[in-house]
Amino acid sequence: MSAGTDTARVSTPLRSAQPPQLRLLIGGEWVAGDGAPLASVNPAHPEQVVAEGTQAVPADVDRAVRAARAAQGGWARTPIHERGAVLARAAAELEERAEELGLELTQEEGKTLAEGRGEVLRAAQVLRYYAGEGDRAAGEHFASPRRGERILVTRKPLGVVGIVTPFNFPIAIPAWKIAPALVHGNAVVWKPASTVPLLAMRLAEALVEAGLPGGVLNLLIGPGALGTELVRHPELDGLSFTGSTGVGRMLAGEAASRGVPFQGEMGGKNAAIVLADADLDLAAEQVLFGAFRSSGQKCTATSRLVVAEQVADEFLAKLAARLDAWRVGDPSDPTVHMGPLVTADAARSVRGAVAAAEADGARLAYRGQVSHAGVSPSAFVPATVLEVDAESLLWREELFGPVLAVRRAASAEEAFALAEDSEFGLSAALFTRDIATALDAVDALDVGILHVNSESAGADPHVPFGGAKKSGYGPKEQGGAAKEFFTHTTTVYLRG
Ligand code: UN1
Repeated sequence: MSAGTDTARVSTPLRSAQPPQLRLLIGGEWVAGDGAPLASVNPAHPEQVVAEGTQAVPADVDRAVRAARAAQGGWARTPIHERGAVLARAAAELEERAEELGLELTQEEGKTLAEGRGEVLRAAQVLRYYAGEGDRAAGEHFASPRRGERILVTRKPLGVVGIVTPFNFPIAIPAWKIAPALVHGNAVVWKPASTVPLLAMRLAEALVEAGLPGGVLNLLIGPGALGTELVRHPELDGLSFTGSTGVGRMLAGEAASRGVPFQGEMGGKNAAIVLADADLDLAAEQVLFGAFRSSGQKCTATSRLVVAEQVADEFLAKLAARLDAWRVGDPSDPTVHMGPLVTADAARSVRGAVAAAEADGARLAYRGQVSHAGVSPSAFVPATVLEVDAESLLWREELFGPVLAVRRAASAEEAFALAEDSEFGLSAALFTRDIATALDAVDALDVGILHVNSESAGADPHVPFGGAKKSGYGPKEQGGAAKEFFTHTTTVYLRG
């Protein structure tokens, strides 16, 4: 691996103020956990503690679920427009604090400032979308085959739901689970990834400030074992999870054994398909964004590239030229395009997988530089592009890093078949100028999200988000789809 030429280390001074203290939120009270100490650190400057506190212990899961149960009935009886108004006030608070929280997000997770600020605003946008839920259809109305009768399908909250969220979108993913859960009248027990507790606390604070009654949202900061404890709790009525396939399948099994619904948004191994007729400059820009923004740490990231044989060399050269101008370094520097991975351990495992793949025959097409000025290098991985074969683990397994595995295809049909060569089916991106080929792809690609001439990542709050095949489990997220998970129906046969 190229370590880059700029090896000067300028250590960032610790901020003079004490780092924010982490607190759990249980039954409307902000409390210190009884568990082990926890510090979230800046992956670009590991000596900088971003927040610190103590973690929850398993007994807190029971306290939080009971507090949620006690609060849920009253919350469900609150008119949906009032529930929505709380979300709207929290959205305004996030918008007002977007700069400050965006910087905290950058410091805690490692994505760039623009991405951090953008993610806080996105969380606000999601809260605003669900704030308007009271103005949308609340159910369905059917005709009856019998005289004097109508049939209504009404919706009710599940009750107390668990939310388990990953590190990579520390505020947007929680917002798009918690907002529909709350607006539909559920109470929530939330366990965020322990690498990003500060942003979790910031979202919970915004909701509390906005007037959410005590117990309706409970926040447990702590280890992954709390998620297992949560799904096993006899009073839990459902669990929504985003994270790794392995953990998701384990939690899904636990939920199934208890007979409670589970919503899982799991792995992706998303392909960008660049066909011979594509606008290659547009495709190179979008593949760059899809593969390398957020250091490739998105379940929707482009981690596979299928490129038409006739244009493959030209396309890879265009991608390399863009990568040469792609600055990798301190994510709080506004001129930087890509920061570190979330932890040094994550970076080590990505570097190890790349080295193993190269030893196994993967051919390096591009490896970028990391500007080490002012940062600790341990969590950084340069942008890397490798040509691989079908057996390569880089082709098959989700890596969650800035690594793109490439294969060449002789025709559009072969390109679609290569893209389909995965147990995952979250998203795909197709680059073509031909509408007929684009329409063929809609049928040929078994994915939850298909982008035509745009990058594989991204989601809008008003449309379904989630994967096909083994990428997803249960109802989709966002938009009207979220209601499928966070409510259940009562069919009312209504005769006068
Ligand atoms: C996006 O592509 O902007 O964990 C969102 C993830 C996805 C969210 C992706 N659940 O990366």
